[in-house]
Amino acid sequence: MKFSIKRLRDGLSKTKDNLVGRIKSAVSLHAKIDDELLEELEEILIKSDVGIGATERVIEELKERVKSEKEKDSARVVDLLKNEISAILRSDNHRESFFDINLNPYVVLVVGVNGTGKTTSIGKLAHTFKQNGKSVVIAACDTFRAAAIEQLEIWANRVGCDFVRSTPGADSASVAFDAVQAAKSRGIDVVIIDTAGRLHTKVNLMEELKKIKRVVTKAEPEAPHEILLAIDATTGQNGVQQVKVFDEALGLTGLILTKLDGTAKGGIVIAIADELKVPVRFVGLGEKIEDLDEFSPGDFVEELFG
Ligand SMILES: Nc1nc2c(ncn2[C@@H]2O[C@H](COP(=O)(O)OP(=O)(O)OP(=O)(O)O)[C@@H](O)[C@H]2O)c(=O)[nH]1
Ligand SMILES: [Mg+2]
Repeated sequence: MKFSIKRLRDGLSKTKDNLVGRIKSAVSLHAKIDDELLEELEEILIKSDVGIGATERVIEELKERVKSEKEKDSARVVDLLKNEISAILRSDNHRESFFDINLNPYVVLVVGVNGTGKTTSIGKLAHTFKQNGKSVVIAACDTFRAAAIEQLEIWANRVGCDFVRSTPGADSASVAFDAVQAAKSRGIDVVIIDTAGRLHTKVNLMEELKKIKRVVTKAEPEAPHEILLAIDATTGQNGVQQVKVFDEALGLTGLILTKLDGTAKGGIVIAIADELKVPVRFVGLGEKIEDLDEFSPGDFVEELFG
């Protein structure tokens, strides 16, 4: 699957200005790597949501280089930072392509707190699967709002894929079960399940999601094959916290980091790779159907520093 580098470039432009642009201007004001420059760099990294742990590591590594290699000249700082950030992102166990699957049906459950971009990302994912020659059914398991079902149906029509729904207020797990059954009987390749971000009843969201997961496994023993959490890049460390909570409850296989185009703090990608075991699989780069990229650490670093 080929993704558009231009889209990634455009989507990262705010982060690039805020992070790499500011690093370059700080470096240009200091001929030597001294404490003052290191402090400025630290502040820039923190303010771009790189996270305290990753920032400290990067700065320590820079100090080591200065000591051991007698690297005093600030001209190499940008390259050194790029290498350190690459090293953190490479620890992210990214697979070649999400879309190279040959299991039928392949079941993807998408979860996340309200407004993070689950439904939009599902539309984009369904579109990409279709582009890869896979047939798709999407399941409206956010049954708690009529508008949620309609919003997903609009995406299904736009994509041109199958759609399984029930009436508002219906049991969400049984919608998921029906969708997996429908995929099996119609020979559909991929099932993508949309879920609620907030319930309008006293039911606990995590319990509801666990029930969907259990019922899906009942319909297809190996499923769900993927449980993706949508987190909003503009919410920074809050998103990191959400990963911990959802991973504990459900066992996540990956993240969709949405709205990267809308933030100057895309350094959150680095904090996630540093602090969490769950890899970023996709980044959302806009509101349109094609505005989704399969995350590649290499492309990310190149576009940021390029
Ligand atoms: N700029 C930008 N906007 C996005 C992106 N992804 C989603 N959005 C917008 O974010 C808003 C919320 O998206 P939804 O897909 O409805 O989020 P949700 O998680 O399904 O929300 P609930 O169903 O209410 O829990 C919408 O206005 C989307 O257009 C993205 O990658 N970039
Ligand atoms: Mg939704």
